[in-house]
Parts: sequence; C-alpha cells; structure tokens
Amino acid sequence: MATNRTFTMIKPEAVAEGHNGAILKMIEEAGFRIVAMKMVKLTKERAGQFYAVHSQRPFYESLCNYMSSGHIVAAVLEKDNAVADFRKLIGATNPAEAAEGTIRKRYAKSLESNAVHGSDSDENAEIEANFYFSALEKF
Ligand code: 3AN
Repeated sequence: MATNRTFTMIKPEAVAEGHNGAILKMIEEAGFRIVAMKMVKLTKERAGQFYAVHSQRPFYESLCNYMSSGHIVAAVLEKDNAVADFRKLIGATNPAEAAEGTIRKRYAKSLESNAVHGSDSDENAEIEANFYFSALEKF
C-alpha cells in the first residue's frame, strides 16, 4: 500500500551552492508538505551508518567522504504516494539520465554529487526518517 511519507536530504554541494530555497520550492510546488526539517553536518561515521546498505560497493568510501563534507538538509515529506512521486520529481540517480524538469537534472553535478536523496521504499522512508528525527519531531 502506498504510504504518504518519504524522506529526503539536500546534499552538500547543493546546500553549499545555495540551492536549498529553490529545491524546497520545487518540492512544495510538486505538492509535498514538509513535516520535519533540519540542517546538520554528518560525521563520516554517521554518513557510513546511513549508507550501510552500500558498504560493499566500490563507491562507499567516497560517498561517505562526500556526504560528510558539508551541511545537508534532512526532511520528512508528506503527500499521497510520496515515495514514488518523489522519486519521479528528483529524477534518475545519474543526472545524465535524469528527465527534464527534475531536481537532479537541474542541480546535480555527477552520479555521486546528485543534489538530493529520496527514499526508495516505504520501509526505507521510515528507517531513514527515524535516523534523523525522533517520533515527536515528525509530528
Ligand atoms: P538513489 O540516491 O538514486 O536512491 P542509490 O541509493 O543507488 O541511489 O545510491 C545512493 C547514493 O550513492 C547516490 N545518491 C549517489 O550519491 C551514490 N552513488 C550511487 N551509485 C554510484 C556510483 N556508481 N558511483 C558513485 N556514487 C554512486
């Protein structure tokens, strides 16, 4: 069953380049409501925990360095069919393959520095939101 929540991060290069406002505007104009939001800087260890599922991939070390290189904005978003609709809004993981009008097409630099994260399932959306926010912060 489709959930009504997903989780996102605006990644370090997009934050550093001052795209928070533009990206959040695209998110809100696409019909998502921001339920919780915070700006934080991850340690490398904490980034590693978030991306533990990728720990055996060749890009893991680089991804952890990148994700701890600057501030990120973490947010919980609400909308009908949130996970699938948000994946559509952000576009393909590789910005070279991202469709026109998507966040990654507009703001991603590369496969690794791809501007935003979006949960890939209802289950992961819940796990990822809980990584950053307590139950009280999400309501
Ligand atoms: P998505 O973020 O689209 O769900 P995942 O979960 O496959 O993509 O990958 C998580 C993150 O790891 C990506 N957002 C990207 O920053 C990085 N990444 C994925 N694949 C590669 C790759 N082949 N080379 C470098 N970085 C990658």
